[in-house]
Amino acid sequence: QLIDDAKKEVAHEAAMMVEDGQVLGLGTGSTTHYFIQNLGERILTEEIEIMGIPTSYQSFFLAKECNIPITTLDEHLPDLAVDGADEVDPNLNLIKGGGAAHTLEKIVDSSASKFVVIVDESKIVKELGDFPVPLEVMPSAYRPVTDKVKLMGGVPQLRMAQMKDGPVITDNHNFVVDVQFEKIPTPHELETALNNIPGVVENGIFTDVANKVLVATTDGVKSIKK
Ligand code: DER
Repeated sequence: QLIDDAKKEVAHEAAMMVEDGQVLGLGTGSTTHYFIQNLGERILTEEIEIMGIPTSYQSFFLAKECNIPITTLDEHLPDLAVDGADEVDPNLNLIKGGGAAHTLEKIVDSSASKFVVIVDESKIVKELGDFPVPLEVMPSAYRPVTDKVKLMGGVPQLRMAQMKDGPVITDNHNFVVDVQFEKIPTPHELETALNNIPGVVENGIFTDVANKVLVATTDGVKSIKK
């Protein structure tokens, strides 16, 4: 319950940053879920005029439910993207992809003028890597990708679905392979190396994209900037 309250608090803080007329990148996950709901409330109560660019079917359907007008990257680049994360290090490097949405998240988050991450303090780490790095992988490339990842010192695990037999299938019709690394001393290099493996569509290491992180702590919301 405490974690949930923290997510609500930090999501509310982010929703208050939104200005009338903005185009918003709408992240995916349980923390951003509250942010999107808060936006819906602001549209209702303050009649602010905003548009949202979803990062998954989850954020698309939630935005519709909250009567947030939807647009696309074809029409607008986001002024502000708000999204969650699974890990945040002191340099604002992230691991994302717990929700298997990191491919479109990285596209939308990196195309925004400003990218703000909203987390509870359990996501703050000294060094990335306790959380396994999610890879979105073309199904036909599963075997060569896992072989290559093992050569790089990773331990790959195909992400199996809960409400369906067999593996998770992403919004882009691919597999998710979660890779546990011992340590990630140079996240930027690993992000580049992973995306260089033929068959890897995108990985969940986000370096040099976040501008600010809002963290819900026991004594209020803290802001970490680069
Ligand atoms: O999948 C994602 O990248 C999500 O943003 C996830 O990492 C954070 O989800 P949470 O807010 O439910 O913890």
